[in-house]
Amino acid sequence: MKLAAVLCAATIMAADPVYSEPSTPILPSEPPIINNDPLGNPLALDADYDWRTNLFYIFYDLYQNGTVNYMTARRVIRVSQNEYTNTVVELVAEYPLFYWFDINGDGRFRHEDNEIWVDPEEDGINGNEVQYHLQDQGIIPNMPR
Ligand SMILES: [Ca+2]
Ligand SMILES: [Ca+2]
Repeated sequence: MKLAAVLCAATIMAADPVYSEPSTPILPSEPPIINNDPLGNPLALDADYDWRTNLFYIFYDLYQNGTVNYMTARRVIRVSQNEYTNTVVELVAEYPLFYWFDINGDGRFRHEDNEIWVDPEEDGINGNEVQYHLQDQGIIPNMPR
């Protein structure tokens, strides 16, 4: 599937944060999206749209060791079809609804390990994100992999 997305320029940050292995389980900031391209940041390995959840996922390798250890998912606001009838994501929410962070480095994102967060306000990482557990109401993040 061809991927294209227009992401809000407001998500672009001026400085590149420095990432390191965390000593405490905290949710790091999403790497800045460069030039409205979900794959514009070298830490972004892949991106995908899942029509079942209507979420747009970006997969990151924060430590640049070749594995996905951080993910975000944004609500998709508008899609279209191109001349080849491929779905093209045109507009997504400014900030993610879900975050995944592989705290224990086992290559998996598990709610049992407190590695999934939901940000109901969709206002970026500012402290009001909460751990997401399967018993929570609402949509369940469904990773397209
Ligand atoms: Ca894990
Ligand atoms: Ca927030």
